[in-house]
Amino acid sequence: MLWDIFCKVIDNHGDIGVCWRLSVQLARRGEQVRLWVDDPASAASGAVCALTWMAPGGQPGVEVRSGSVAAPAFVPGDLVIETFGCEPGEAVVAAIAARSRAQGRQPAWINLEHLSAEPFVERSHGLPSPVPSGSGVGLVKYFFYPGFTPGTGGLLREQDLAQRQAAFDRPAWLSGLGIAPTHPATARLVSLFCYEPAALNDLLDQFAQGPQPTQLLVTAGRANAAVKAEIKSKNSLQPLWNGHGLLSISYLPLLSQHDFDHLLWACDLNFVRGEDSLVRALWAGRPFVWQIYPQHDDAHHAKLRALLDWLQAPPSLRQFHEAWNGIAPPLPAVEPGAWGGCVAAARERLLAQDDLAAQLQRFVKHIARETS
Ligand code: TRH
Repeated sequence: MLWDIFCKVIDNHGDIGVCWRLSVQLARRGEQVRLWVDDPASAASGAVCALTWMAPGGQPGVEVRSGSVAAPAFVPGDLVIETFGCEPGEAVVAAIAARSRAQGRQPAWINLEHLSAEPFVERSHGLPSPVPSGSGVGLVKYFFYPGFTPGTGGLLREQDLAQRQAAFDRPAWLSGLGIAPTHPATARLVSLFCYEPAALNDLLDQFAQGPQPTQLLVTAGRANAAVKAEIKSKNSLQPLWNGHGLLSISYLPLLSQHDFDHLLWACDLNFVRGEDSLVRALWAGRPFVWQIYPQHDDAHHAKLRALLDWLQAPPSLRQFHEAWNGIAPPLPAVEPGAWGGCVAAARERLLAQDDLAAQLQRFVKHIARETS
């Protein structure tokens, strides 16, 4: 079947990151995908779309189209997915309505929502939403909620994830990136993908104070800029802050999504942010700390706590998250040894559930039966 997936890039890399992973998953299961990317930043600055570094090899079966669709040339596929309530625009709605009239039934129209562990997700997953007015009046779109429990749409997961992980060669991958272990026997490897957490200064101090050496792998973009800014100010205020050299820092280039996964598999502790990297940290099965995407009304506090509840996070991990997310400082000590158990158990629970692409395929068949 032909799927039209609409992605509007608001900021950061999560919108396109999730849409790309979904497109690939569908294509690998035999679907044809047109991924429509509306990225105002690329258009305005002439910058290349993030897919050039995130997915340099592309994916057979996925055709990426930039910009918005033009009516009346656009004829929608069998399924239309708008992601994160991106509202694909009047031309698309009119085209869905036209195809519905021509064929006597409408293409499946789904709004893929943001990921949350909050209880409303199970209640809202799969609900229909009739279009009340405009050219789409009478059409129905459905809410599809990713999630962590069987009553939700699940999480994106490759069918060959376990095989890829089993074949992963950590030393070879690190050396391919030019990363040599600083203290091979004792150092812990920590990845950092974050926004600008206020507690970053404390984290760097903590790592510099040891007692164990830490090798910090800092991802490109905002994390890189945040760490460099902290270090600049630390070097001028307390030049001996890392006097024993217990903290060593490597700044990473932009990685493909494939290699971003490898990074999380390679590290003993992962700092992740947003949405997609949270899921990838769960699949990595290593201890992790999540910086949630902040919302102005602090709605993210409840969302963070819901994730920690579902994860059955021990108190030290909960406290660390509250501090890392600026809710309740100061930053406690990292305790990866105490944090891995709940992540490994959560990963097992998730592996027992169907992945998101499989559930989506099943859901559209269900809608087709309901509406025929
Ligand atoms: O970039 P993010 O902060 O994205 C956020 C969230 O999705 C948030 O919920 C959303 O509302 C906002 O965007 C608009 O974090 P996230 O979701 O983890 O996405 C990052 C993607 O970037 C993920 O697919 C991994 C990818 N990535 C790479 O492929 N290579 C890299 O080197 C890096 C640093 C990231």
